[in-house]
Amino acid sequence: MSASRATAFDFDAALTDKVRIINATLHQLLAEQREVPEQLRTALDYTLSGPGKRIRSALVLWCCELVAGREDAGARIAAAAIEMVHTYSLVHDDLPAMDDDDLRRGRPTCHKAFDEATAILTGDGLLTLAFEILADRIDDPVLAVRLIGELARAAGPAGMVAGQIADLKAENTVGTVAMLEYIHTNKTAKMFRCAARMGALCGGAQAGPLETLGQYGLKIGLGFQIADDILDVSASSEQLGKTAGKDVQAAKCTYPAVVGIESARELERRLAREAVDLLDPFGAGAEILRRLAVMLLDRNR
Ligand code: GRG
Repeated sequence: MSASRATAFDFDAALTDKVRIINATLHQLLAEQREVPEQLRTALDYTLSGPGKRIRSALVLWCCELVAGREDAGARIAAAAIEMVHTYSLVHDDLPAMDDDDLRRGRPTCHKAFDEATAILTGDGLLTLAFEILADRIDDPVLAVRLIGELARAAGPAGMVAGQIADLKAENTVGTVAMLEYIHTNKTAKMFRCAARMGALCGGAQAGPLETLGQYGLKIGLGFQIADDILDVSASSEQLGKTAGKDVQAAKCTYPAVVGIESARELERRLAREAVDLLDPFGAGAEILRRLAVMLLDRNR
């Protein structure tokens, strides 16, 4: 058994615990939205209850725990908010005008299960609800505004939306490493940095640890996207719960396409090592985050 496999059981149990908390929070928050029309509620419930890995939201809870010794109600709201924004991005990414996909989280995509207009509105609903819950449910107004700013910057036109438009523009072009770094940093890694920073802020982190945890998030986020690129060419649709081989089919700008699969794996390993090194000042309390960095290399979905 490899060293990373030896730690996998503990990690899985810890993640399962967080997934249970995140799912319960999402379910509760949606149930409390009494004035949502029935058809929209059904679509919101369908997308939010899909078996996502909940990595970004778990990262919020773990970073809060690391800084404050425990996670709290505010961190759970922040975790739910980032999960809502992430889920919106998947719903919109699957639309015919974007990646045009039929399968997500092992089930028909939102526009296939319902229709295109419902999927657009479901994404819109998730994106706005995320900010509503941060505004309404975080007790400390200064913290609420900081969390709203972090999430808006990561998901907005100089973050995930910028990455997505660059990704679409790069299809069928000869990609470069600089393009890849730009796309992956914006499309994916900034949301991981945001998750780490939101958790740290909920825990009351000072500027130094906040910055370090953000850098850790950025590195594992980039590694996560490289792993995603590799899985697209090496795993099956059943394993991934989404259509495999889509990147090649759409001639996407990916690490395996631009630098080859071995260099992509090496880069992924380097990012994980650098992320783990950043955690040195946090000592033993950061063990779960070290395991997360390793797990992202080993994941098979
Ligand atoms: C539509 C504005 C807009 C942005 C879309 C995030 C994104 C940008 C597109 C989704 C497709 C994609 C390949 C995104 C890269 C990030 C990524 C690997 C998403 C999948 O994240 P996982 O594996 O998904 O954490 P689960 O389903 O486990 O939550």
